[in-house]
Amino acid sequence: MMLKKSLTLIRRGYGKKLVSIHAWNAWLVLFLAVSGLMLLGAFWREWLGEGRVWLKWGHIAGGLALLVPVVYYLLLAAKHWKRLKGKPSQKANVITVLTLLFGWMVSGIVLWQYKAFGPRAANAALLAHDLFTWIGLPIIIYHSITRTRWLKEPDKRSIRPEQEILDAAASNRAEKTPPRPQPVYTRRGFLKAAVGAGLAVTLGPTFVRWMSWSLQLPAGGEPPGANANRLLPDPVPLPQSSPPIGGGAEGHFRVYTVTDIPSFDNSNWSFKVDGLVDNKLHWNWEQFVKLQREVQVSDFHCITGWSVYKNTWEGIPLAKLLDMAGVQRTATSVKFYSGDGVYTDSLTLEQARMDDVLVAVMHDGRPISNELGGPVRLVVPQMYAYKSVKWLNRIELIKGDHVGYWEQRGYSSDAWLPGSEKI
Ligand SMILES: Nc1nc2c(c(=O)[nH]1)N[C@H]1C(S)=C(S)[C@@H](COP(=O)(O)O)O[C@H]1N2
Ligand SMILES: [Mo]
Repeated sequence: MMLKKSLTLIRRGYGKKLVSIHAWNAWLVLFLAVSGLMLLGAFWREWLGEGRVWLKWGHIAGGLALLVPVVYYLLLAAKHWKRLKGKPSQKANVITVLTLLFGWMVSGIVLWQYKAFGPRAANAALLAHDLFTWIGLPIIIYHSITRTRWLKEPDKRSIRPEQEILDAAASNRAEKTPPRPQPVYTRRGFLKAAVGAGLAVTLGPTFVRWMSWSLQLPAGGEPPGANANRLLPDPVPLPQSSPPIGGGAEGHFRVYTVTDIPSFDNSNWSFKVDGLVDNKLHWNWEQFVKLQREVQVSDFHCITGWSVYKNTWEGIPLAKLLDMAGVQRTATSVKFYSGDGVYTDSLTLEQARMDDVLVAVMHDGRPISNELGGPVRLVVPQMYAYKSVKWLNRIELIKGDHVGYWEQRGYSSDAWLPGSEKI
């Protein structure tokens, strides 16, 4: 008698634990889904500004906190599993959830520790993180809607306090009637189908677009040549650019901007080199496009995980512009300004003189579109891409440091890619 009573008590505790694990897990996943989608969305990028770095840390912390319910569950899993005997769909459900959580966590940790893992792994992790989200989010939304009390018979829930199970068992025993056969069309079945169909219709097209985008099928790509800039004459590509000696870029740029995407024409675009220089330089487009350019092939890596390989860039080496301007001895850093009026970054003079730092005008033989930072953007292949200032229109030689836009908001002032020779 005593033994039986205490066993029930232990079991009751166990049921409560499962309920609270489930609740914690649900809240964390909800927070991670919302914060993750906000980090992904271009709309929020602009709107959040500084808050974005906080949100990113929150998302990472939330992801790590997910370990608590997961590990706790795994400790109880054997017991829960036994209880799910004869309920294959609920077992499948548990496996699905664990797979999703595991996939999100592993890929998330690689993205968080991008420097330790390097760009190749980060790129794969970002793809996996996206894919798990595309598969997992609809499943979770479906699950949450169809498991609400009004849709789910209580005795079909696999996670519930022990008391309810005992009560249900007791009332079953009291009734002593065989369960009624389920009709084929139930109201619940209909509602579930409706929820599933609704999700498929709303999320399906976006998913297809994402798939074709990530597999580089033409349907999902940006229409080639789409460019709201109107700068004439067009730059004429060098032979190495057209066809691109790199064979054409591999991968996709995600359009990142902290402002609206600006566009330019001959009347509102100019390029300056000033500050601590002997000859201040100032060009309009007609003059700028005549400057001698060079071609380089390089990879482009964003710290959020995506990369674009084998870009054939054509432009003016930064070192050449610095030589033309005649840098004064007091200058120590080079500050870069964007035509968006907001974004800036800097390099030390020594870094700025590296021979692959390019003031780029063309990509794969075409003018750089306004979305991707054209007509002129900086390219610093050995550093993470937040150094590659878009809509570059002014270079200032300064004494001392300048802390760039993202560095002010928590990005490391050390933007070197793993394996680069730091100078
Ligand atoms: N003016 C400006 N330059 C910028 C940014 C920006 O938001 N504004 N984002 C930086 C970051 S973090 C990256 S990854 C790349 C993205 O370049 P893309 O939008 O051409 O893909 O631009 C960099 N240069
Ligand atoms: Mo980035």
